[in-house]
Amino acid sequence: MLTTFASGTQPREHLRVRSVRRGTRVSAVVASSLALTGCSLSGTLAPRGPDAQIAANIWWYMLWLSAAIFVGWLALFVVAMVRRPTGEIDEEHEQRLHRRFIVGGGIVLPSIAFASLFVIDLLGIAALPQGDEVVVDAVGYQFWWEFAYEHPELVTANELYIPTDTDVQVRLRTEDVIHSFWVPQLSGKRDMVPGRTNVLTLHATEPGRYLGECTEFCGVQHANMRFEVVAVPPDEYQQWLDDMVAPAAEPQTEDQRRGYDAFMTASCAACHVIRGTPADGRAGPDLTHFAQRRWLGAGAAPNDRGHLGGWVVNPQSIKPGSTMPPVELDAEDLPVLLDYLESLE
Ligand code: HEC
Ligand SMILES: [Cu+2]
Repeated sequence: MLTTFASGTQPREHLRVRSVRRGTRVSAVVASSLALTGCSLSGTLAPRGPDAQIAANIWWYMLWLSAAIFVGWLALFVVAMVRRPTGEIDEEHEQRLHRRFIVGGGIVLPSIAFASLFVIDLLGIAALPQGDEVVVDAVGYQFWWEFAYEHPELVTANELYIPTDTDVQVRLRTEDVIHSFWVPQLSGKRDMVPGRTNVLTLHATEPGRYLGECTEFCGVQHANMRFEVVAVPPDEYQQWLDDMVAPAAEPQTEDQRRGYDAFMTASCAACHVIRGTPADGRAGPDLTHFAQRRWLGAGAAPNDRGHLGGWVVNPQSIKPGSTMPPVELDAEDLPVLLDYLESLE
C-alpha cells in the first residue's frame, strides 16, 4: 500500500505518507518488542477490515492511556522522593494538598479514563459492520470447519472464500461442543453455541489469506482447529464459486482410476462427500475440490503428498485425537489413492 502511495502523489499526500511511515516505524518497534514476548503484529494489530480496525484502535488507545498514567505516576513518585519540606510545615496546606490528590487522582482521573474508554467502546460497537451482501454458514466440528454457500449451493471445508469490500454475514453454528470463530485481522470473536445461530459480519478491505482459529477450548485438537479466510476481488470470487460448484474432476489416468476405486470401496466414502461420485458421507470434510486447499486437517499440516500419505494411513500420527480413524488399506492402494486425491482440483 505504501509503495503505491510513493509515486506521483501530491505534496499533501507526501506529508501523509511520511506520517504513515513514522507510524509504521513506531509499530515496527512495538512489533519487534512484542515478537520477543511471543506476540506478533500479524494478528489483531494488523487489521484488514473495519471491525478489526475498531478493536485495534481501542487497543492502541488503552496502550497510550496506560502509558500516560504510568508516566504520570512515575513523575509523582520522583517528586515525592526529592521534595523536602523547608522551614515550618503548614499542616493545613499539606492536608489540602493531600485531599486534592486523593480526589483528583483517585476519583476524577480514573472516572475520566474509564468513561472515555466506555464511550469509545460504545462508538466502536455502533460502527461495527452489520451487512449481509453475502451470507455464508460456518459450522464447527471437533476439530474442523465446514463452510456452506447459498447462491449457488455449495459446501466446502477449512477455507472460507469471501469477496473484498463486501459485508459477508457468517452464520455460526456447531455440530457438537462450543467453538469460537475468530479471524484476528478481520473481526472480533464469536462463539458457536449448540442449538443457536450467532452471526458475525466479516469485511476485508484488502485481498489476502487471513488465519482464523477456534478460540474456545473444544477438546484435545483445539489448537489444530484453524482455517483460512481467502479474500479475493469480487470478480475472482465469482469465478471461484463457478469453479467450486462443478462436480469433482473425473479420474484421468489408470492410477487415478484405481485410486478412485480404492476410495469408494474403503470406508472413506462413508465419511466424505465427493460430489459427482457415490461418496456421500457427512462425518468429515467435503473433498470435492480438496486438492485446492493449502492445509490438511484444519491447519495440522501442509497439504503436500508426504503429509497427505501420512494422514491417509494414520491421521492420528499427525493430529492425535482427530475424529478420523486410521483406515486399513492395501499397500499398493496408497500411492494411487494419493494420485486420485491430488487430482481433485
Ligand atoms: C469415520 C469417518 C472417516 C473415515 C472412515 C475417513 N475419514 Fe477422512 N476425515 C474424517 C474427519 C472427521 C476429518 C477431519 C479431521 C480433522 O481435521 O480433525 C477427515 C479429514 C480427511 C482429510 C483432510 C481434509 C481437509 O480438508 O483437511 C482427508 C484428505 C481425508 N480425510 C481423506 C480420507 C480418506 C482417503 C479416507 C479413506 C482411506 C478417509 N478420509 C476416511 C473422517 C473420516
Ligand atoms: Cu473448536
